[in-house]
Amino acid sequence: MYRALLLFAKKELADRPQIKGKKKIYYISAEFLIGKLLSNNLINLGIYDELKEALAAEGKDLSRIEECEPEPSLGNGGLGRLAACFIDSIATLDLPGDGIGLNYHYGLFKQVFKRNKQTAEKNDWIEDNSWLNKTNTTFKVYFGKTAVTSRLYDIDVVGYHKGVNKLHLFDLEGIDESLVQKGIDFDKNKIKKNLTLFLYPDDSDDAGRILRIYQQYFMVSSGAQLILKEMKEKGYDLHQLHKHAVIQINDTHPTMVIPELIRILTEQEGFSMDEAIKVVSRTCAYTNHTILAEALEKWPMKFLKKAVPQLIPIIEELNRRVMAKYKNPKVWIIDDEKRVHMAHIDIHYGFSVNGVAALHTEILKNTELNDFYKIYPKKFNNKTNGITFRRWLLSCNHDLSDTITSLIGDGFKEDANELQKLLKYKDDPKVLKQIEAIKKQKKLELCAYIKKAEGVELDPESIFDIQIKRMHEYKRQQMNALYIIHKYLEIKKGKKPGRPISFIFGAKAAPAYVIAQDIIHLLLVLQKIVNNDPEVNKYMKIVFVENYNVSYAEKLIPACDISEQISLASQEASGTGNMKFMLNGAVTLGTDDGANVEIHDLVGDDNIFIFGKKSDEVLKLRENYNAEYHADQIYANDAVIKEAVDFIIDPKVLKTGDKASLQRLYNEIVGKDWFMGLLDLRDYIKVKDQAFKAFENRKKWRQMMLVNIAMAGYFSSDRTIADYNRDIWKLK
Ligand code: 26Q
Repeated sequence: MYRALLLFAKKELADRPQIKGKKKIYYISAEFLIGKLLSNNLINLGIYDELKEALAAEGKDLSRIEECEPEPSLGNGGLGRLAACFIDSIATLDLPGDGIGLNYHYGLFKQVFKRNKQTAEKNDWIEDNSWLNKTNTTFKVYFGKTAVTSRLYDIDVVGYHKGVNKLHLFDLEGIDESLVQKGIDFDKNKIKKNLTLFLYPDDSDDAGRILRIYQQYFMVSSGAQLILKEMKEKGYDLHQLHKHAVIQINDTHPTMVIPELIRILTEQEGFSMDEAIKVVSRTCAYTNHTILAEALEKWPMKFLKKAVPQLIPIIEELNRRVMAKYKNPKVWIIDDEKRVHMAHIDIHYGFSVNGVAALHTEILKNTELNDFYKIYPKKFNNKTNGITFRRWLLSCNHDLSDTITSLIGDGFKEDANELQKLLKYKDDPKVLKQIEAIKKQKKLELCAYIKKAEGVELDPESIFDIQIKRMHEYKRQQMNALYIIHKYLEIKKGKKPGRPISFIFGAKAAPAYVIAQDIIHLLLVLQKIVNNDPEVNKYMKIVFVENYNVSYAEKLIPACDISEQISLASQEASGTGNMKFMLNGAVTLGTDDGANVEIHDLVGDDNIFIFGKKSDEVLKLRENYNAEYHADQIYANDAVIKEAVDFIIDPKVLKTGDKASLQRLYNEIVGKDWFMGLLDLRDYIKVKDQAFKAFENRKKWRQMMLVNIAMAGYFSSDRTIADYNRDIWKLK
C-alpha cells in the first residue's frame, strides 16, 4: 500500500507546474532533515483528506501505512530541520527556489542503546522506490588532480496548494557501500568511494574533519556548476548573476561556494578577479546558527591544501584584500596559526549576515562578530526562525488542526497570524475542554507507542515533561537530570507529588563527544533505577526514547504538557522545538534564551515559566570564567544541590551504571560546569515546581494552552521566508 501511494503521489508531483521567475533562491546546506514525506506531500498536494477517507472505507489506516516509509536522516538537528521547513515555505510562498545538498546513503547514525549507553549503527534509508529521482545531470569535481563524478538526484518539493521546486541532492558516482564494516566504521581515506556515505555528527575527530572538507567541496562545486548551468540555459549574462540568483549559505558548511564560484568565473568564464569577486559577493548571503566558538569552522590550511589545492590561491587573494583594507587581525581570513576562518569569508564576501533570533543577532552584533559589525553595520540583520505548520500542526496533529478550523475557519493555514482569532475563546469552557481533550488523546496515543517501542508504561494522567533535542552540555539535559534526582530523593523521604510526572527525553550525542555520552548514560541509569523502584514509580517515571528523529518528534510534541527549553542563556541561537511545542499547546519552561525570548514577549509572563540568569549576566561571567564562576563553591555551600550531584556517584547508581563514566560526569559538574547548570539549578527547581503546581489549576492551564497556540503564528516559517525575501532575496 505504501509503495502504491508513493508512486501515485510522485506522479501527482510530476504533473504540478514548476515554480518560475526571473530570480531564484538557492538554499545551500549540508543538511536537510526532511523526515518522512508521504503525509506532508499529500497535504500540500491537497489530496490528503480525500485519500485518507478512501483508504478508511477500505479498512486501511493512512498513518499506519506511512510507518513503512524509512526516515532519511540527512541532518543533525535544528539547522537541518530548519532547511527542510524553509524549502516547504519557499514553495508555499510561490517563490522559485531550490535546495542544494548531499545525498548521504546512511545519513546520521541510528542510535541503539546497549547496556545503558548509546551505540551507533548505519541508517540504511534508500530503497529502490523512494522520493529520490535519479537525473541524467552529472558534474566532474576535482580534488587537485583527482577527479570524481557527482550525480544529481532530485526530490520534488511541493508548496501548500502551489507548484513545485526541487531539493537537489548530489551523490558520488561509484560509491562503495561495502566500505562500511561494523556500526558506522569505514575507511576514511578512500574518498573516491566514500564521499557521500555518512553525514558527519557535529563534533568529530581529525580523520573525519578532513573528509568533511572533501564533502563540503563536493557539495559546493556540484552546486556552483548546477547554478551556472541553469543561468546559462536561461540565457542570462553571468555578469548579472546577482540579478537572477541568490545563494543563501546555511552556516559555514557551504562557504567554499564563494571561492569556488570565483574560481570557475575567472578560470572558465573569462572574468577578471575584480569582476568575479564583485558579482559573487552580490549573490551570496550567510546565515549564522551559533555563537559556540568550537562550532565556528576554522580549517587548517594544510587540510585545505590537501583536499582542494585549487582554492588556495583564491582564498589567499581574498585574504590579501582584507588585510590591505583592515589592520585588525581578528577580521582576517587566515590567522597566524594558518587556519582559515570560514565565517570571515562569508562576512567579507557576502552581502548579508543574519542571525536566527532577535537575541542571537544582538549577541552577534555586540560581542561575537562585533569587529565585523563595526565594518559592515548594514549587512547584519535578524531573521527569527520558524517552522512549517503543514508538518508541525496539520500533519502531526490533525485533531487539533481540525478543531481550530471548526472554530476560526482554515485561513490560518495560509496566514498563520489568524491563529490569534482563537483568543476570543479564552473564557469559553467548551472550547477549552475540547483542546484539553485533544491533548489527552495525544497522550494516550504516545503512551501506547512508547509502551511498544521502549517497553515503558506511562500514566496518561501524569504530567508529560519533555526535553527533546541534540545532547549538548549547553542545552543542559544534565540540569534536568539533577532536578529528577532531587525529586526522586524527595519522594524517597516521603514528600510525594500530588500528581505523577513523566520525564521524557530524546537525544543523540555526537559519538566523539564524551561528556554528552556520559549524560545519556546517567539518564538511562536513572531510568532503570526510578522505574524499577516500587516506592517511587507511582509518582514519577523516566523514559529516554531510542533514536529520536523527526517521526518521533511528530508523536512526542502533540502529547507534551511542559516543553523544556533550558539552555544557558546566550548559548541557544534560536531553538525551533520550542515553537513546535507551543503550537501544539505545551507551555514552555525555559530560560530567556534564543527564540524563548520572543515566545515570552508574545505570550506574556502569565503563559510561560521563565527562570535562570539572563544572557547579559551570563556573558559577563564568562568573560573571566575561572575567576568569576566557582561551581565547586555552589556545590559545597548548598545542601540540596550537593545531595543531587552526589547521587551521580552514589553506590546505588554505580551498581547499575559505569563507574568511569559517572565519575567523569560528576567531576565535570563539580570541577568546571562550563555551562553553569549549578548556577541556575536552584531557580530551575523552584520554577519547575511552580509549573507542576500550576498544572493543577485546570482552568488556568487550559487557557495557557490556548494562548500559546493562538500566539504561535509568528513562528510560521512562511513568515520567516517572507522576511528573507523582503530583506535579502528580493525575488518579487
Ligand atoms: C561542523 C564541523 C564539522 C562537523 C560538523 C559541524 C556541524 C554540524 C552541524 C556544526 C553544527 C551543526 C548544527 C548546528 C545547529 O543545528 N544549530 C542550531 O540551528 C538551529 C536553526 O537555526 C537553531 O535553532 C539552534 O539554536 C542551533 O543550535
